Amino acid sequence: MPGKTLNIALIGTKFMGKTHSNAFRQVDKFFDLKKKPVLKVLCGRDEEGTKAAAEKMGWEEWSTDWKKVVHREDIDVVDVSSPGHLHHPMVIEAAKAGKHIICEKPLANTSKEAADMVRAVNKSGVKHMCGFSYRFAPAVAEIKQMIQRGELGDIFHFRAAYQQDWIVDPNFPRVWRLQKKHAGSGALGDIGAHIIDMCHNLVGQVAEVAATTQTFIKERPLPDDDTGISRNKRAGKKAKKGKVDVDDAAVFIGRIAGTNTLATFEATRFAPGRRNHHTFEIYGSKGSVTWNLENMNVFQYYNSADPGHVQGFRQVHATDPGHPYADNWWPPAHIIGYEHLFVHEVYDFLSTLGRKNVAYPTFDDGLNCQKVLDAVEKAAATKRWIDVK
Ligand code: SOE
Repeated sequence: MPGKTLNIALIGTKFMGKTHSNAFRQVDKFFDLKKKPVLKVLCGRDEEGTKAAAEKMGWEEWSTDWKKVVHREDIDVVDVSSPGHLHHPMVIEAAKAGKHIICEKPLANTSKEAADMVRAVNKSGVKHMCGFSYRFAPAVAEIKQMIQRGELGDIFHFRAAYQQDWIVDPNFPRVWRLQKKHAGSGALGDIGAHIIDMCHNLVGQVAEVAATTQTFIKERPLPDDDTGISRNKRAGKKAKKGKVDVDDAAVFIGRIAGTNTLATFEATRFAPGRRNHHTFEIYGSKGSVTWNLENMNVFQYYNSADPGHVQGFRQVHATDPGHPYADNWWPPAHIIGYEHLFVHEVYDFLSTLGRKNVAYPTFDDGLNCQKVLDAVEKAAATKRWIDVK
């Protein structure tokens, strides 16, 4: 990687394609990087859409042939932001070509695929990151440091929910996220993956699970175009219907390896009024914290050592210069938003290139999450506790 720039190839033009394009475009304007990312090639499925997206989002070139692009000599980093079933072939090819790789979550559709991807990046010795973007909220990164410093003591409970409502309408079409062959699972893999990773990130690896899942709407109209949620198109009532073969909701409990911590999780797309309600609560022997994505710049902190007359949850604004990532943005309490998480993500990743250190979450973290997803499905199907292997 000689020179002062890093050439990026991004595969995906829709929701994640946009967030990642924005991140690569912004990162060096706010963070110091030895090498500036160049938005070299954007890859998508259709010519017209990919060309339009590339022009709009500032990519130098566009292509509908991702395989050719990942093998281009001038590409340093490949970002896989395509639907889940394409992660595996794209990552394997990019690793073979010796490119550093960022891949969206969940890493793959099965643990087997994810393990294969981990092997491929290890074999080629490239850097890898799995896009669990919520780790990069300053409040979340601060909570992690508090836990590492022992400020919450021994953790009794990790309790997380990720609730959405975008498919409550039975006429919402059967887009790719609602098909097993494309998405692997439903709410479980899409948003349950985030809260599992959050648990791994903050309190430790889920070692065993008991679970149940539910598909509330079993058939949906077939869409003309199944590109995901970005367009939110509704098919007509008379449209032909197709089977939904993934979960709409998953509820599970777990134990954390090597600790006494109990974890509870809820992932659902059937919580009317909850558009993107991602929350967690952590209760420890010295105090507690809670966080909610919808108010992501702050977190609530209860310190058991506070004198009784002022005891209670306090609100901490994670926007002070001392908070992770915060100093690179605005003065205290001049808040940041969803898109900034991806800027932090690509900053952490790009700053490790050419150096020995590792940017988390890695593909190994992606695999660990995948193993829990597989165990949850098995636990729900067998109605038994399942060890995460
Ligand atoms: C859709 O459910 C979705 O966009 C997920 O795919 C993302 O990972 C999550 O961050 C928001 O919701």
